Amino acid sequence: MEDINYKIVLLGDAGVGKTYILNQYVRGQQPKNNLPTIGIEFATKTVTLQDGGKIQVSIWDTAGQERYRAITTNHFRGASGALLVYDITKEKTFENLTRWMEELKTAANKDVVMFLVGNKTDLVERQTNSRKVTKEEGQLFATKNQLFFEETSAYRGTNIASCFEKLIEEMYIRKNLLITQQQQSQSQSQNTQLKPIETPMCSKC
Ligand SMILES: Nc1nc2c(ncn2[C@@H]2O[C@H](COP(=O)(O)OP(=O)(O)OP(=O)(O)O)[C@@H](O)[C@H]2O)c(=O)[nH]1
Ligand SMILES: [Mg+2]
Repeated sequence: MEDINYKIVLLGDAGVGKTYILNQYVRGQQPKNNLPTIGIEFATKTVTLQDGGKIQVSIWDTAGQERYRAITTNHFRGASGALLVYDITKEKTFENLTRWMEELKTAANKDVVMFLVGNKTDLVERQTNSRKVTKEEGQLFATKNQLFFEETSAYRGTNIASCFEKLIEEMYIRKNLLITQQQQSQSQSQNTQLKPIETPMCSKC
């Protein structure tokens, strides 16, 4: 097991389904109660990667309510992955994404992997006119801001695991790339320091 910390945060407006998404992924079920998150909650999960390796991720479920904003944004610090969630039946939750994203970028790691999630597809399947944000609008926002994108139903568990899997694989790739780059620059600086010793002495000097 790698001991590198893989921190994922769930963020977005109140009521978009962050806690439902977390519970579907970690426990395969709906939360025991339907209450809004107060401040912050977190869970850990051991994940098997495509290459067979195992890593542990910590998933931080934040509160969308405005009154917890300071606590919420405080917990974005050190995140290397994020699920940015909106409700496809509530336009306002889509409009607020830019603000959430900016706050995340200010606090999270520079190379944070972001995944845009349009939740509650089951509502639209039941009643087509309940959709207020089209899939194309979601995709466009994601492309513009270089985010992965998927629509989900946390109620039914549709696409939840695949979002996390894609996110975690990408976090793993970026982290390994960063480690390789750091090792390369370390060995380059060691080579530079050794250079004067390696240079042959000139007998005429
Ligand atoms: N139909 C439907 N309802 C959902 C879905 N996900 C969540 N809900 C409902 O939306 C409400 C809010 O879900 P939560 O997961 O508590 O929302 P949240 O984003 O965690 O909200 P805060 O903790 O206040 O930030 C609950 O009543 C859920 O039953 C979904 O995929 N489909
Ligand atoms: Mg919640």
